[in-house]
Amino acid sequence: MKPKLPDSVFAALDGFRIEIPSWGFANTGTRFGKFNQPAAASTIEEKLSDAGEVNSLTGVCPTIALHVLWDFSDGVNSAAQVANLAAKFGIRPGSINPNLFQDQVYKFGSLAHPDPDVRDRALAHVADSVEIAKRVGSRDVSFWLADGSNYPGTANIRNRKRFLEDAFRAAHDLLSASQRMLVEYKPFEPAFYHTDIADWGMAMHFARRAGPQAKVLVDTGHHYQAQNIEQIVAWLLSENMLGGFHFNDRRYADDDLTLGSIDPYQVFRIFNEISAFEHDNGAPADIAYMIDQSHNLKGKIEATLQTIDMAQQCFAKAALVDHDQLGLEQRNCDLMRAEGILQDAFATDVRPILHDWRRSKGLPEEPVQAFRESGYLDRITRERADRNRVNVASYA
Ligand code: PSV
Ligand code: MN
Repeated sequence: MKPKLPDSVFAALDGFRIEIPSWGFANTGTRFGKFNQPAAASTIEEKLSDAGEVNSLTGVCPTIALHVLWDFSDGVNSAAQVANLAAKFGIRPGSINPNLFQDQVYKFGSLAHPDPDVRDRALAHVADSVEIAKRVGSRDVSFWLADGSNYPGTANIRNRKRFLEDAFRAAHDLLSASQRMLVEYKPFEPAFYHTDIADWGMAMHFARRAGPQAKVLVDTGHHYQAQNIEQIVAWLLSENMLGGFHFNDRRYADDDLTLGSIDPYQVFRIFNEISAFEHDNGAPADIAYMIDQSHNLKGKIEATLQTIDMAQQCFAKAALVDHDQLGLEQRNCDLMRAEGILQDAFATDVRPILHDWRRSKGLPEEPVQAFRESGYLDRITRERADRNRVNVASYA
């Protein structure tokens, strides 16, 4: 197969934006402990500053995903301040994530809790989150629930399903005409027997029941081993139900590894389904591409830059696929040629094209290297190390 000209890659890269999560810059860990990084961000201003740095090095991350409990210290009242601070760093608030899992009252669930008072309280937080999204000019309110149970017989699964249907419909009613809500699924963790939104089918059911502005969010780390994620993506696209992604990679469960560190071919196959859909439809799909990673071993900003680079590489490779030719080989049932089209595109080294594209935008060819040479890390390490050392002591 003759690869298509870099024009198609340039056009694809021009339209590709990636949202980064505020929580990716803060100290996080595993349930066994935290390894604090001296340069980690603790305040919303620091998180926005780091996100602004990533955007200025890559040019493709103008928005930051925000978690309501972690980033809006005074709830709705802090919305304007956060939006203004974001502007100071050249970025904008992106998806708004209600926190329906950390409060003690959510021990047995939030919107699916058997106690109506807890459900009301969770819904009030959702209402605040939608209001925050309106005030900061965000389109997407993104739902992930930890709701579920750990032991057979302890939860009424059908009642909980009904509670969630009602809650998502109520949430949808709060949206303005230009807003969307995204429903994320996850098979397990923290619940280990049943999870109320365990897979894409359940997420799609809730989104459909909620209303037309509700779509499904695919977090690449939220699947069982060997699950065919690109097929899920193809189905959601064909049902007009794919709203966005949370990118990360995994070897075992929700490992939060940098995208493509374990299986870049899967990332490519996901993008290939999207590019095939866009080719057939003659228009870009409306998808919010977001990262959801919290790094405790790699440097947080470097890991984010590395993920963006990998996402762009796989996206560019998918843009090399000749879908007319692929369609022909599929119709001919020529397995060798059809598969070969994908493999040729995946095997193409697109880094020189990516460098050209970045140069054409006045961006550094290698964002990680540019970051290492920028002095930003030295500066924030100096500024933040003492505070992060205090944190270390408080964990001892
Ligand atoms: C849950 O594992 C998740 O993927 C959800 O998107 C949360 O909002 C995010 O991680 C941060 O904890
Ligand atoms: Mn996620």
